[in-house]
Amino acid sequence: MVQLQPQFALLAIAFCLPSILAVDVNYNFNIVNANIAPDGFSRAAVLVNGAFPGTLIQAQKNDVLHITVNNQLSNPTMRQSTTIHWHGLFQMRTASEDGPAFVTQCPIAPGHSYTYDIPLNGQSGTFWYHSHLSSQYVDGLRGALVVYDPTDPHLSLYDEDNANTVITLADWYHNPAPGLEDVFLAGNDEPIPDSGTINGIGRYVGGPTVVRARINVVTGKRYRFRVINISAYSGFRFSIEGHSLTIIEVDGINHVAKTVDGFDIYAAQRYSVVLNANQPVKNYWIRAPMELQHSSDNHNLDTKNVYAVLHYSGAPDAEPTTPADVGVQNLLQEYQLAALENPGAPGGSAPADRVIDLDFGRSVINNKLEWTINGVQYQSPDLPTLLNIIANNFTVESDFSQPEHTSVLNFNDVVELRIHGSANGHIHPFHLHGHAFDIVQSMGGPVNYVNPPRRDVVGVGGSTVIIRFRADNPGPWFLHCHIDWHLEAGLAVVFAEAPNEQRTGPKAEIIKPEWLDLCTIYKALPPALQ
Ligand SMILES: [Cu+2]
Repeated sequence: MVQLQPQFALLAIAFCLPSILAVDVNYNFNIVNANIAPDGFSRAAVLVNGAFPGTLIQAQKNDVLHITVNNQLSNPTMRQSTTIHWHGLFQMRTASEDGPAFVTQCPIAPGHSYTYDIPLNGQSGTFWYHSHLSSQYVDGLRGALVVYDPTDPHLSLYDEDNANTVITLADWYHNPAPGLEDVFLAGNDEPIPDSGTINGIGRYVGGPTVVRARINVVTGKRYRFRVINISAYSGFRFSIEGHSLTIIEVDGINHVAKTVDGFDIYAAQRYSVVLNANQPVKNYWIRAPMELQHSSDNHNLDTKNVYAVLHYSGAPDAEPTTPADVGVQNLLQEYQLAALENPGAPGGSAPADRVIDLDFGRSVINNKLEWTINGVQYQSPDLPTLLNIIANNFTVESDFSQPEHTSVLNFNDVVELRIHGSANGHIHPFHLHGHAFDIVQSMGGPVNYVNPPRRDVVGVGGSTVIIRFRADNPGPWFLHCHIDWHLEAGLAVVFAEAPNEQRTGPKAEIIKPEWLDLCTIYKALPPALQ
């Protein structure tokens, strides 16, 4: 055996370090009720550390996140238990940390804490987090999560990428979500937000002239803006006056660089774009008009009045003097995107191992609104699906009750979902937990198995959208519309992926005693505290 010289051995270790060194990154989330006024209207909210959006999480791709959630909620007009979903993280072997209530965990009771332990396993990109209990995130529990990659293949395209280049877009409501939800579920239109916000700042009709959010740039630098739609309902059409945007990442997946003037971004989607600050020194409009059905139901809302300011260093401390409301010329079409690494849908153009048709629609029966998939309105089970798989040996579809609408997937199968139905005028952002998927057919696009876009939220309107993924990540994964009101009305299914492989073998679930305790504590709560 060849003996390495000591200096070469050291070099070899140093070379390997970036890919193997797991650093523990700790965050403390106090979930509190506090009054805030993102658009000038003060209301009680459900907040992470008192802020909206909540504390920004930043980590490197091989880190292990430890996020301690201390539930200090006490306001009876909003949900007092909580869970948090870390949107886009694959959670390999840690489905228990994924967050959706009654799919992977019981909620965290008020007065209790739970630490989410999440190894990132090399995953990087732009993510976010939000409550996944009922419609609680509407009340404020949402924020950005960024995982940096020191070996990012697009690293040479930008100079700045930090907390100041994260741009969140969010709808905002003046009233607590539970009351809005009750009215909606009685057969009415979706609750309409009162304002749209950029980085937590917005304006409503008749409200105060809140100083707009500002993004500072310096001439000659290139910025990686991480644009995140943390809305409960609304999409946005995002653009920046006088600048093109080069898309390099979509929902945590690197894509072939694609330059556009703007893009539509639906609830829960993310885009990283590079902006070159190469224009004359002044202020420019950042525009994000909202796109949502029935917006005229709420006269507080001006869908166009969602602006921030791109401020060049040296420009006056003021809003731009140019017209604000200008349309986008070269708008992104999703099907034009191509995944950068390992392009191609799983299984290529060969038939998938499993094809599932998902036909969704809306109905109102006896003043009760339902959104259904294949005629079934999803309803949460009493015990989390994950607990039933791990502790009660649930393995085949008949183990699950009908309203749980749970399909079992075989380990490593290529799964093709064909999503279609009656969109009812909406574009429904369908999100799959535990995976990114290839979009074999995007809304209005051609079929493409060779180099399609890959992401974890896809908009579905009136036409059939086809997505594919490989069932290589055991776990019960939620697939649902990310219009939170539609999810609450039942627009969801669960895929119980590889139950046997989740119980035993190299991809088996890591079970934490404190995760098991969550259900014992929660089930003992009076209904008002659940
Ligand atoms: Cu929907």
